[in-house]
Amino acid sequence: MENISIQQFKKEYVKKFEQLYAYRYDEGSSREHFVALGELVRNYYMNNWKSTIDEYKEKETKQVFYFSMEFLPGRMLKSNLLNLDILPVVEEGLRELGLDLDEVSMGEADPALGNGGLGRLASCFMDSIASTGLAGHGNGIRYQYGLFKQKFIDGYQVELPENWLRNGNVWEVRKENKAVIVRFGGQVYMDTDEEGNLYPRYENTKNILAVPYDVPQIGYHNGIVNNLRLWSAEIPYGEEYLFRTEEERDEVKQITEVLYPDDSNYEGRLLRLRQEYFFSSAGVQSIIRYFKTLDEDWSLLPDKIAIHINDTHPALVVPELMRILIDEEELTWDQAWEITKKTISYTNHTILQEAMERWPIDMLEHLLPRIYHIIAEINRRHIEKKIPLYGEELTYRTTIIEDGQVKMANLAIIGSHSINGVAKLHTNILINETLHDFYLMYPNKFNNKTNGITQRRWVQLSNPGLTSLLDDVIGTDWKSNPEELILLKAHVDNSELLNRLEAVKLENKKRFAKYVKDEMGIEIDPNAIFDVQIKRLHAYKRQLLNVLHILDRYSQIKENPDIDIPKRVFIFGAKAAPSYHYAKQIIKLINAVADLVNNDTDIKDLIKIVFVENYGVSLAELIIPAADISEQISLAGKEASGTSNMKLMANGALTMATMDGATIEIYDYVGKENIYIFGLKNNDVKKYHQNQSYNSRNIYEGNASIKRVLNMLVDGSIPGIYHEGQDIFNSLVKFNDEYFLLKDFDSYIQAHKQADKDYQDREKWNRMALLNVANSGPFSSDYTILRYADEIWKIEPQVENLIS
Ligand code: 26Q
Repeated sequence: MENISIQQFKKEYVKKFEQLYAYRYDEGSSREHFVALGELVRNYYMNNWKSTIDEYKEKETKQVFYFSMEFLPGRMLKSNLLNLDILPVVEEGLRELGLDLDEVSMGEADPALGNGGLGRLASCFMDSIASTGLAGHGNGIRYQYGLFKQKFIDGYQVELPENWLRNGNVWEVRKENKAVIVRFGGQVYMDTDEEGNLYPRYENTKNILAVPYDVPQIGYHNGIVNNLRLWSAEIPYGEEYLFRTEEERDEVKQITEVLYPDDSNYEGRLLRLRQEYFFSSAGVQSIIRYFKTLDEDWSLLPDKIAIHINDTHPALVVPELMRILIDEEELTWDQAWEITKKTISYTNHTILQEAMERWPIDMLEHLLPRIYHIIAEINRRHIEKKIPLYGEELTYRTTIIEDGQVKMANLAIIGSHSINGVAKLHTNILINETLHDFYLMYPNKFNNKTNGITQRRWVQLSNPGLTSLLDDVIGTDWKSNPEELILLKAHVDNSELLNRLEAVKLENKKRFAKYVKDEMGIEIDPNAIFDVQIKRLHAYKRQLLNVLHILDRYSQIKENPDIDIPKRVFIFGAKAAPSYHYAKQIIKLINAVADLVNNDTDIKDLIKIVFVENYGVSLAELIIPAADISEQISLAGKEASGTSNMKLMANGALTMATMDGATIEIYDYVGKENIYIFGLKNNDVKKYHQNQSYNSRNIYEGNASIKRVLNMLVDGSIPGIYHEGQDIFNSLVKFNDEYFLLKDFDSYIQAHKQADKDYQDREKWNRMALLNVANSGPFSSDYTILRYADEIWKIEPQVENLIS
């Protein structure tokens, strides 16, 4: 975008506002200002959007399509301004008009079109693909309702609908002319045409119109604007008569109505399967339509297109691409199969068995008869081909169809050329344990791509104080090449700088403390240690271990009111899946403990607990810059990667962690002096499982502090919890503590003691914080995405960039 002066911007802005609303701009609300500014900003990128897409087509640039059921972009206004290089001009222009960009920005809805890590990763990737100059686009669902809004009522989680589109969406462009038809149900017969060729004849299908809404993905200072295409389900024009009953019309509307709120537990719902096929089919159809305009041979499809699937949710792209190539484009099975495998690649995000997608055959066959035929044929050929090579036993362990179910991970591995895990440990577990049979068959398909985050949103936008400190000390190159952050290391003994880092953190803590005071009425001391755990609520992530630590600390203060420890504020943000009963009980427990501790005058503010309502991207932007301690305390081997660990580190928080996911890689970079590691390692956990030697009741009986803390759950010490306390107690003592909290308790407490001590030595703490920032560069999603591009997608940046 060519440079715009502040004067020019102000003129254009006032004109835009008054044309939109027919009253003076200084009478507008922040939402109105957001809309006016958004509409103006559109004008600034529209040309580049068009020219980017035109150029890809003209040059026949190979393009990647990232298929994801979830995207969590966060508010886009400031990010778009930053990437367009007009943030300072707009900020100053608005100021001169008496407006505040941060307030205007609050007028934008935060699109919660995802659950957590997987969805946010997709959005960091979209930013990095555009910013590294890669030709790549997103493909997903335009849910009318995002992830539920969380309220606490009497300490319990209550879910409310998130109607994020209520006031429209300035960034999206509805493209009716690019709509496609997606077919569901009916029957399909193989018939012969006049020339005697077999073809599938469909009867009684329900045809749904998929209408795309495109959202620009603007690259950082490089003129590139890629596309995020989100599909919405509608009744096809002129076919309203085929959807006569309310029920039939509802069925269409429901497909893209609401995001499924589970992030770790697979549920075989028909509607979910409809959603998955809907956006997979629509995406593949629109890619095929594009490819046909190139007028190239079908065998060149994998040279022009890469399709990446974010977990197995879009795995039906495998049979869908086969279907189109065979049924519509009349390729042979073998031709179609080679093309499909070469085009598609897959990322696995979990090893939890309960999260693996498996669809009942009946359901698939009924909803998508032709697709099911194709899957069955893929499997038949797979088994037939592999038995002579690997024997029956191994081959049958890799079957796609078993026990009346279709295993989507197996389909995704067999139907693609690449499968990757999201951190070194995770990939190793896939290779050596979970997917070992597939590894023996296809060793070359397996690879690791450790996750990353975009420092543009997670440092530049959310932490302007740290950003200007960095600019002053190491220059601005880190913004386009985050590994330059390592230059900070040279300044680790500069105490003036360390004080400044501390001052930046203090400002961020004050900003968050103000939010907490205004929204929750809780006073917190910005000089306290801000100890943060922000992530979905799940037993394996062990928020409960954090609570046990708090209760232990609480008991010690009660016992010894003169104890010399620094103040702590424990900050939680977490949503539980609505059907996840145990997770909801933990939420109630945290809120009950917060009530108890926050109102106990004996505690004298040595502990405060803040459980923010409705944690999401926008709150993360406020909390992360204010964090001193980052809680990454999953049971080793369970957290595939984690990404809040990276965001917190980049903002100078010290990590309190088990050796799990990408946190191991953080440890490798910062070194053991600059991180708090505790607890069982993956191998320890494995041994306990193999020997079946874990006995949590013995620990409970033999450890006085554990006994004291656990008893508090059931003896009335915590008012307001009734059966929750007993159920949670039982999970730890009676049902043998599936996630080894009691085993890790002592070492966790010890690590926190060390952190208390270190925090009192301000210079030491600040040095550790600085070294965390300095070592966070390698976790930029720009590097991650360049590795995907180079090693999996085989595409190259289209513009010069500083990363070589
Ligand atoms: C599947 C079927 C039916 C309904 C819901 C789902 C479903 C939806 C979302 C299953 C899983 C998810 C999300 C998983 C997820 O967010 N995983 C996280 O991915 C991050 C990015 O790779 C990792 O950092 C985290 O470790 C991992 O937990």
